[in-house]
Amino acid sequence: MSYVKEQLEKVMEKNPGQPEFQQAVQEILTSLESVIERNPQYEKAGILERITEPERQIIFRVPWIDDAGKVQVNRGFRIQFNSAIGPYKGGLRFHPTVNLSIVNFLGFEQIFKNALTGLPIGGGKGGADFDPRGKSDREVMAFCQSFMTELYRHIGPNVDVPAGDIGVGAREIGYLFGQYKKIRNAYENGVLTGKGMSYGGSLIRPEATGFGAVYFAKEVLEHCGESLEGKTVAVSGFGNVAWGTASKMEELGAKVVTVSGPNGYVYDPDGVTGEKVDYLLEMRASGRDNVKDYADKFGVQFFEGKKPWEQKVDIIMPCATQNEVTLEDAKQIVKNGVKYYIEVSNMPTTNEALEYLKEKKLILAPSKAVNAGGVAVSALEMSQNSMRYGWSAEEVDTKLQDIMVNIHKQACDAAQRYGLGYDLFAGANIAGFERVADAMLAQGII
Ligand code: 2IT
Repeated sequence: MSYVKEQLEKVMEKNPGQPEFQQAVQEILTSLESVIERNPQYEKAGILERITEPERQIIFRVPWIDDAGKVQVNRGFRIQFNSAIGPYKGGLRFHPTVNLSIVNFLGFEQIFKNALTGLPIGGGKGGADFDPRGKSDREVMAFCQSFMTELYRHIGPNVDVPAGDIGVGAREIGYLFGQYKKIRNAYENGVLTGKGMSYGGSLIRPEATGFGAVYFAKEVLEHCGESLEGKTVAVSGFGNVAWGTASKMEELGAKVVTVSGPNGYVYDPDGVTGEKVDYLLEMRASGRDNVKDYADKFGVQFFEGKKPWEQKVDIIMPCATQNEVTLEDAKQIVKNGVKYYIEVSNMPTTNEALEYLKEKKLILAPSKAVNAGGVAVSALEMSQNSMRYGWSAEEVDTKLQDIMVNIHKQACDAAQRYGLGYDLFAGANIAGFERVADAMLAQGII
């Protein structure tokens, strides 16, 4: 049995009941076979044993009092997965589905994503099974303060730098930072990213994941001799990522024609453009979590209980959450003659669906490369915080574009080096892995 297969089996055995983590490890490790074969030093140094085992996992109680005066308890997590190339870096997710498997999968993917940015950031992830939906501002603040009262001892600007993810935006980051500052009695704003502009945030951070995804899509289409001009795009979700994607697509002459929520999607043949892009933010801020509001406001169709993947478009870009595209969805996508499948949310495709799309020869791009613009601009926020100086929006945007072009090139080159053609999934995994593995080799068995 190959070293990769052997280690894959070990990970499965050691992490029962963690299907998402197992799925992420399987997708990444299986694409590393030829790298491991050509570089026996990785096996000799036990790189796969070590890279699949988090350096540290913290699970903690988060007690808080709701508006009715009742004590509530949530479970908090921070996974410090790998610090070979920099302090742990990755988001916090507040969502009822958060558990150890989810944070482990996100933390594991984050190692490779962060390496691809070329910036000095290791991999980490965290969150809680807290549901911000329907909570008052005071309840969210109470929760965030309690969460930070434990988390502060594990993080720091040179240790571990959390940010937002699903359910954690500027409001939550503000409350988290306030509590960190109070406990530490020091103004270390490099401890969190995604901050508001009044206390050390970076311009373009809110847009970065969506903008970066579109810059990456542009590279993919150009590689295939096409351009974004005139293309139609199906997007899921209606958060920051869908918003940034819609606005940059419009700027580059393409049209996002769907957005979705938990109970269905809207189809807007004229495109999510102009004031409709801004309305996504309003809809999110309302806390209603209901995209039917968009359909009602702009007089377009709402498809209850359906996913946007049934629409005939040129480009599919899942922007919501993990495993939102199943084998059944993939079959519909192929039937519709879609050419480009560009993941944006973390691990949006089941491994079965991914195999099917590969088999059917769609042009595929992996989220860990496509959505890396978000964490890349987070790393730029850290740089600005340590310089005590902020760049202009144009400066950040130019750096973001360079980073995305470079990620595409690295993934492309790595796949080429291993004779895999234009396989961005394998290429991204290989390029990210090589950077981290070489740093781990240099630093000895730790
Ligand atoms: O999945 C991700 O890369 C994020 N949620 C952003 C992480 C970050 O540190 O900005």
